[in-house]
Amino acid sequence: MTRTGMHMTKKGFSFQGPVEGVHALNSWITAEDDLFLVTHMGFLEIDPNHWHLDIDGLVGNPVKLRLADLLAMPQREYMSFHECAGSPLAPTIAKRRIGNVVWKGVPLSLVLERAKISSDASYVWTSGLEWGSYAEVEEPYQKDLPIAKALAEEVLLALEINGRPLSMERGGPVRLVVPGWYGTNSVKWLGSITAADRRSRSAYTTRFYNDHTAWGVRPVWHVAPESVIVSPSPSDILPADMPTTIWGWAWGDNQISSVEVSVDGGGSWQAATVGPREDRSWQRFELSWSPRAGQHLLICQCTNEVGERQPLADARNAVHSVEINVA
Ligand SMILES: Nc1nc2c(c(=O)[nH]1)N[C@H]1C(S)=C(S)[C@@H](COP(=O)(O)O)O[C@H]1N2
Ligand SMILES: [Mo]
Repeated sequence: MTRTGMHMTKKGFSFQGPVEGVHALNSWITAEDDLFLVTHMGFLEIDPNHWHLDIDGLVGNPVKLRLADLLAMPQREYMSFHECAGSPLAPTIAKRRIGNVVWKGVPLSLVLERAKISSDASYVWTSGLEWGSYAEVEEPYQKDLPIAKALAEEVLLALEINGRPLSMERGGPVRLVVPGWYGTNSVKWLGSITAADRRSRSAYTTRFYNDHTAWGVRPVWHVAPESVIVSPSPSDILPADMPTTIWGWAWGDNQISSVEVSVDGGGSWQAATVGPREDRSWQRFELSWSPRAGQHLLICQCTNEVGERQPLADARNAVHSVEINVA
C-alpha cells in the first residue's frame, strides 16, 4: 500500500543504538548518532508538502494544519531525557535505551486551543501515519494522554531535535514529544489528534504498554527513577590504589534527589554527589573511588524527590551494574 507523498522504508520492528550501550553516553547532550532509534512497523518517509495534521473529536473547531501553519505558530525549546520503555512483550526487562536531548516545537496546548477543545475532553489520542504490523497486530500506532498532561507546557509538536530538523527516522516532519514520559508516548510521523472522553482502545494503549501490577493495570506513562553507570566501563582496566571517578546519569519524571553507589556488589552503599537538572534533563552523579586489585561489582541505585527508589531486579528501571577488573 502507498499513500500520496508517503512510503514505508525498512518494514517491521527495528532498534538501533550505540554498541557500547550506556557507556557511550559521555556528554550532557546526546548526539543523534548515539541516540537509540526505535520503530514498531518500519520507517515512514513523508513528503513535507503533503503532510498535514487533523485535529478532531471533542473540539468546537476541527482544524487541519499544514507544515507552514505550524511553522507560523510560536515555538519553544525543552531539554529532556528520552527513554524507551523496552519491549512491550517483556516489560520487566531493563533495556537502558536512554539519551538527553533538546526538542523544539509548537506546544500541543496551543494547537488544542486553536481547535477549541471541549471541556468534556478528558483524553487526547495521537496517531502516527505509518502502516504495517507488529507482533501480528495490524493497526495504526495510536497513543493517548490524559488532558492534564496534554495541556502541560512541555508537551510539544516537535519540529527539531538538538537544533536540527527531525530526520525521517526520528519521526519528521512532525512528531509528538512527551517529556518525562516513556518514549512510546512520543508519537512519530504524527498525523492526527483526537479529543475524547475516554482512553483509546488501540493495541498500543491496551495490549501493549499497559503494565499489570498488584494494583491493577497501569499505563506506561511517567518515567520511574533510573540511573546508569557510564564510567568506568567493563572494558576499562584500572590501576590499583589510584583514585578514579565512578560517574553516570540519573533521571525520571520526578527529579532525582539521591544516588547510592556500591563497589562491592550491594554489600555496602555510599552517597554519590548529584548534579542539578534543567527542564527534564538527566542529572549527573559521581563518586571517587580508589580500588584495590581484583574484581569489583559496581551498582548504582537512585531515589526521587517523592521517595520512589529504583528496584534491585525485575523491572524496566532495575538497577544497573558493571563488573570491573583492577590490575
Ligand atoms: N508512529 C510511531 N511513533 C512511535 C513509535 C512507533 O513505532 N511509531 N515508537 C515509539 C517508541 S516505543 C519509542 S521508544 C520512541 C522512539 O523514538 P526515537 O526512535 O526517536 O528514539 O518513539 C515512539 N513513537
Ligand atoms: Mo520504546
